[in-house]
Amino acid sequence: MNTKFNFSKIAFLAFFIAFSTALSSCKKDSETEPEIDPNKKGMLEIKFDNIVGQDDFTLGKDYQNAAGETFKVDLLQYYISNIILKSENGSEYIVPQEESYFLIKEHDENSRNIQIPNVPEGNYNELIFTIGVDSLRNTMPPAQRTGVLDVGVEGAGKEMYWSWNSGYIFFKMEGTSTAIEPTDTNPNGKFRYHIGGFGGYDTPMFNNIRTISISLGRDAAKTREEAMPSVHIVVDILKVLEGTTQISLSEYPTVMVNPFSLKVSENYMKAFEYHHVHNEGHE
Ligand SMILES: [Cu+2]
Repeated sequence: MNTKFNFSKIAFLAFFIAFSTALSSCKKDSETEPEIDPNKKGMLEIKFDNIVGQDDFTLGKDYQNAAGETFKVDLLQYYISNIILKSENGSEYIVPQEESYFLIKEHDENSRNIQIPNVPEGNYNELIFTIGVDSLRNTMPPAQRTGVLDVGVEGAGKEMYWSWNSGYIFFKMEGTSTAIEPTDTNPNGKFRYHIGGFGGYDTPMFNNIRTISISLGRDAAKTREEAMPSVHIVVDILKVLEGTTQISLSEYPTVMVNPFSLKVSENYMKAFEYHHVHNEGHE
């Protein structure tokens, strides 16, 4: 009886030691991360995920806004520019301006994943960027507005530019709503939100350039030479109509070059939110 008791006691002790060793080695593993060498460079990906409330956003699908209006979106695209990455230790990586313009298009999945090269290794926990195009670029000669800014290219600047000297459209959302009373000029109840305005040349114009900062909280995007983290940002389309000011589509079916657009850009600033980060690739 006595030896049996001792044996089980020893067995328990052995089990306990094995178990706690397993625990501590596991903990050690997850705490180990590749060291940072600021002389080495890697990449950082930012994914823009358009959503509606808690759901994935789909073009052509019926949604309801806070005003109780049913609407669907057929086109959604916006510029993201002038990206700055801030690291945990306070250092900043400013993406070279020439390479810092992106047009996020709901209908083009590739456009929704921005990959930034030549990022010094670091743990980045804050992203700063502009929704739209800075005023300086707006006023540059066409030769300096290439790629997604090229106003001659369809799917790029062509449908995102006001040719009458008003500059780029920063954010474009079009669709239809059953709440919009059909008229002779608008038989299908279309709504068009073309938001832009960089402050103007000589005559002052309203300014819809919006720069936001997105914190990753306790998370960090760990850029290493051999590891590209992916930061997911969700963009809640409902917030475009209610981020700060509740907007009724039937009351405002068209918002373009108009001071009311300030309300819309103030709203969509609230649409961008950090969601999560992948540091070990996508599952
Ligand atoms: Cu993800």
